[in-house]
Amino acid sequence: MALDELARTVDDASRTATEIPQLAETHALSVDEAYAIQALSIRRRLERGEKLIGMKMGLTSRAKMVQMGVSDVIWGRLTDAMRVEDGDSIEFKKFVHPRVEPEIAFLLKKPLEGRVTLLEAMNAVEAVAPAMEIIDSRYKNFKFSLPDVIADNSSSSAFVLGTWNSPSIDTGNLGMVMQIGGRPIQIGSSAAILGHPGRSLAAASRLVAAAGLRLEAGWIIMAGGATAAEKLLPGMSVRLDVEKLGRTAFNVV
Ligand code: OOG
Ligand code: MG
Repeated sequence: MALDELARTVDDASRTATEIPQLAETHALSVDEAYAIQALSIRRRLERGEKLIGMKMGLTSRAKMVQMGVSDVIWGRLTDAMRVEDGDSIEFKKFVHPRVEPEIAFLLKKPLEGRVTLLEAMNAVEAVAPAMEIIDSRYKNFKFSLPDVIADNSSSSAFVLGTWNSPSIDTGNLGMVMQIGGRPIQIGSSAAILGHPGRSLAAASRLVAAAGLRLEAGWIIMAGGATAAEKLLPGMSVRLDVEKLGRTAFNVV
């Protein structure tokens, strides 16, 4: 089957919130082919009028690698349609089986291209914010191989950001508390993200270069979940507090 047809399969699944079997069950896909499928599926979203506004890193913490059984750092693309306003509600029916995870987001003021150091990466940052990612694998039972999850845009489905803070705040080891219904449900530190979320930003620059891309000024980069993800259900109110950075929240209806 052509990669374009598999891109349509994952895009349709995401657009209609319908679960699909893993592609790897019927197709032997390489990681490069999986990223090609991801690019083609995002092209379909851009053709529908969405705009590319950044990148997300995935499986950058041990907690996430252990939870998903995949131990490679992955990346995906973010579009404007995925952004949820701080404090807003998401509609459960628009997702297959959504989960939420606490993250840190970076806003870039300068492009980043290829291999960069942590310091170079942080020098390109305009602002940092507390963030939550709502991930939603389109695969049955939220189970996938490495190529499957990459083809499915690394489970991207939505994200919410708190207010932007000065990049002079060191994000290397900030306490993070995610609450559901007022109860702390995941507690961690930004240090869980590759030792420092800035390393995730540097890794994003290096990894997207393999696809001929660079991180652009004005883009948002999500560094990856600091803890395991939590299942979402209608009626839940979710809030993340990050030390020094503030809070962000959303509801599920
Ligand atoms: C893959 C995406 C992982 C993260 O922050 O680690 C991710 C998944 O767990 O479905 O977004
Ligand atoms: Mg994530």
